[in-house]
Amino acid sequence: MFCFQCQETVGCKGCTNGGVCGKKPRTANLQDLLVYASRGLSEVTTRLREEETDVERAVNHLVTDNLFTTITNANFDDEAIIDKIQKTVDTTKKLRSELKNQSGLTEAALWNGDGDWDEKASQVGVLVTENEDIRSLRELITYGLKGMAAYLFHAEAYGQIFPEIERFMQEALAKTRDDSLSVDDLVALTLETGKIGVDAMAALDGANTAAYGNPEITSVPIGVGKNPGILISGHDLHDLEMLLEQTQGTGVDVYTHSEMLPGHYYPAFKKYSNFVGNYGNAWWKQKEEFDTFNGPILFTSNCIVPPKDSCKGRIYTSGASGFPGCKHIPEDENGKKDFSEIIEHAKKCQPPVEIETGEIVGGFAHSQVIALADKIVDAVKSGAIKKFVVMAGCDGRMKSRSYYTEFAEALPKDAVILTAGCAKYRYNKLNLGDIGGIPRVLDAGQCNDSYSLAVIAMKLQEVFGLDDINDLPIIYNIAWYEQKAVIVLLALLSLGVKNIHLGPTLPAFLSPNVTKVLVDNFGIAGITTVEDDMKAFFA
Ligand code: SF4
Ligand code: SF3
Repeated sequence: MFCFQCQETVGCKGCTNGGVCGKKPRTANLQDLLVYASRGLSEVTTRLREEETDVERAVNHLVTDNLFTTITNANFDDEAIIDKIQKTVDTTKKLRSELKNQSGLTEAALWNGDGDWDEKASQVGVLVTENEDIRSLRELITYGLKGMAAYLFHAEAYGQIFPEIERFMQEALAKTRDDSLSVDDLVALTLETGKIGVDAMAALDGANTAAYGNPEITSVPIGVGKNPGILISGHDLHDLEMLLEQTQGTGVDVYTHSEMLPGHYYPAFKKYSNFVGNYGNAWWKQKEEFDTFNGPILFTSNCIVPPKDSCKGRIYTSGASGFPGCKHIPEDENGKKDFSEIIEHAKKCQPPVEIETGEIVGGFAHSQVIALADKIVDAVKSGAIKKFVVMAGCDGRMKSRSYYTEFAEALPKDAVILTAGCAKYRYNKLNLGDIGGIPRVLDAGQCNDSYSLAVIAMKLQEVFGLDDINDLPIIYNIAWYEQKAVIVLLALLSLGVKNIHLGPTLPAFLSPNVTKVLVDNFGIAGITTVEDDMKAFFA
């Protein structure tokens, strides 16, 4: 195996002997094979579209699901991955026969699933591309597409489809092994990926808010109630809705974990009296938190930490997520999921043990912030707010991430943090106060709600009559971990945002030359120490 797609990769180089995330070498190889098969299918669908043949919804969904399956910490289940490879190969074979022009297809598009899969898998990974700059750009694009696929998957859970985004994703994926593309072509494709990433985040924002209303200021309790509970994690709000519906009148409470916290901010979920609060912190603390939670846990996406054997029986997965030995709840032909087994399971469990008390405040997505625009603009004009600091992104287990807590604490009192994603758990319980009633940590929501932060920045640019978004008093100090953060980063670059600081370390998949392109054109930089960064940012 060779995997370097996330921030925690071994030695900031690559995992070769099992992942820090717990991914076994065989799983890593099978994921590579799934990406390979998806690329082959994408080449065929791209050609079909060129020949003006429509591509069915199920085929588009398959590619999206496959890419989502391979993001960090989403799916560790070899059997599930093997099924997806088989389905992909069968679909490619069928669609290939519909092509008018079948010449010049790559090996991936021609692969019929023959040969030994484990052997094949070890020959189709990242290192197949020898030139390190081409490899770097190909992987940067692929990881952006994986993040985009995750967002699109959730957006399409409501029945609406986004054919233009699907078309782009497949065309771009096919191009990641097109030897005729130069470094410049790939740089252009990287930016295009960011541009379509904005569309994917907007699609998800539109789908979520159409279904559940616009997030609004909300205090979310972090203590516990007296009933047994189900803990729901991940990013799929549609699953949250189904779980809340199905738990009504059962005596079972529902708690959010990690990236599901922003579920509380949506008006539509406030009517459920058993929707008690948020339990715990970011994904990487789940082992201990699941012990004390006592009840079953539903993962609707990443990030899964391989559970202890004693906890496995309480873990369920849905959507693209999976873990061997944990029950996967499938979706029926109408997109419905039956969570009754989890509810019955919860009834037999003890209520959660309280690990903290109090509440956290969030719900500052674009609509809520724009509703407060007058107040915010006045605060900026009067000098009460001097800077906004975007600290969105992911949290992770590395010790060095205490930087983000210390950075938040060290910020001048006239700076406001704009956040989204699970990065917020590093500082959202610090009690940083407010500025004239505006909290100093404005949480827009999940990582995909970084879209809201971009909308807010564009709104401020308009209100202040600025020509360039970079003239706003905003600093970007973003923490990344997995591939959704990659699409968020590419999306911000495509919107013209410059001077983003990315940490705790720069991606291992960026070669020195590709890093130079990002530094020269976009001012991308890493982080140093809190002290030095404070001096540099507030010079
Ligand atoms: Fe390593 Fe990250 Fe890949 Fe897991 S996802 S194998 S930790 S690089
Ligand atoms: Fe977190 Fe995985 Fe990225 Fe969605 S849950 S931000 S790390």
